[in-house]
Amino acid sequence: MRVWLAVFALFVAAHCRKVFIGDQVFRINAESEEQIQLLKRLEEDYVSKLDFWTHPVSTDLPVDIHVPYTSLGTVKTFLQQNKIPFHVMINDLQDLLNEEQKDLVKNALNQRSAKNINFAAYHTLETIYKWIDSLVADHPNLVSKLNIGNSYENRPMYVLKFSTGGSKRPAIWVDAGIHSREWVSVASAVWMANKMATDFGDDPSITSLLSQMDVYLLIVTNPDGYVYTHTNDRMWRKTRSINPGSICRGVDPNRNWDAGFGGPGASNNPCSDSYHGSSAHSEIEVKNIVDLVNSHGNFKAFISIHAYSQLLMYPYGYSCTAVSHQAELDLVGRKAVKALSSLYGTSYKVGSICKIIYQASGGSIDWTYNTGIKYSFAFELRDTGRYGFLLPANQIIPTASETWLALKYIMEYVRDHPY
Ligand code: BHK
Ligand code: ZN
Repeated sequence: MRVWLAVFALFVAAHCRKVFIGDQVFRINAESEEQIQLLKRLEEDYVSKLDFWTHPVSTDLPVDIHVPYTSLGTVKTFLQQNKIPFHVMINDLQDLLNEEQKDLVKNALNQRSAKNINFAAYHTLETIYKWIDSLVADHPNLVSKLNIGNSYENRPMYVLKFSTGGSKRPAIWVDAGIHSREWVSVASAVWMANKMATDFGDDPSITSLLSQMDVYLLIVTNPDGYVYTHTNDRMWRKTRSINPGSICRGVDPNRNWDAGFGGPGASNNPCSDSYHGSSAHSEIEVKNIVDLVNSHGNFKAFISIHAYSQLLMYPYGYSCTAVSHQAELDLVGRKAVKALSSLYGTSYKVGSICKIIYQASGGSIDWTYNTGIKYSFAFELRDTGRYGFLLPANQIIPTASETWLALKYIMEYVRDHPY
């Protein structure tokens, strides 16, 4: 019995990358193109063992890898033999997870109703969905809830629509949580939904915006993945769909859009975290958004919120050639991060996806830009890697508040530059 359990545990450890006691996160600072190539090989060869939180691209971007306890020696030796500088960024990943878990439980006990949701805490999908209903109930003349379709595992996808009337007004789209482990994007979206609802009527900027435009906010874009990060694997990124012929589940929903689909910066390996899927829009979560955007037909901005790295990006990811509105998008982006940093001094980089992180095909904002939504942006929220995806809950409100200033700048700009 024990033996079989051990064999089973080994099998699981070899085929998935859940967190175990003693797992660490290494920060690697490659010093040459040759070292970058070595790291790329490492990523390809250990696709189902090592979890690359950031990817080898250039010598000015550090690479963060979640290394399982059982591979610590191998990876260390590999780096040392190739003289690649690195240090341990997170000493015991499981420890951080335990801290986060304690917070979650404590908070669940303190929360007596959807109304007194704690904005300074992370929440389950169930809690967020209950709170959505209470927000709609509290602001019936401004906020409504649309079900744009269900996820692969049949969970509803709820979009909050902020509108003061009119039919098919020009609109702004904001989504969070397309990658399920990026919890702070979801928590920030909750805070921002509340902010927008409560500031309407008080804050002249939001009031005037909503007198001319509608705002659509999808708080949990990947609900199946989000639930899975709470119940099974905190580091899950993809959807949860079954890949026929593979033991690995899930597609990267940010490689699944019909924009350079299947090109560089996406994987054809179903076990990879950047697997593009069997065809463009194969993921129902992506298809539901595509259908809504197409049928609406009047989105003027599309903003997708990720974490981490502190970046504000515009298209393209699938190509490094500049888009035709590059100069304008860059200017808007730089003004937006200026507003963001005015609050706590948090510094952000601005640029095209391809230029400031890596070539990545099949991303959402490339598709929206190519369908004619000029103001297409993607945020990577805090931090720059100290905690990575496990950003402590006491940074949620500061993160959301500063991001709100950038988002507000972009929304006002879009309102004032009709096209
Ligand atoms: C964002 C938007 C479009 C294309 C790529 C990205 C970067 C994003 C990704 O899809 O790989 C990085 C990431 O998840 C961490 O948030
Ligand atoms: Zn992401």
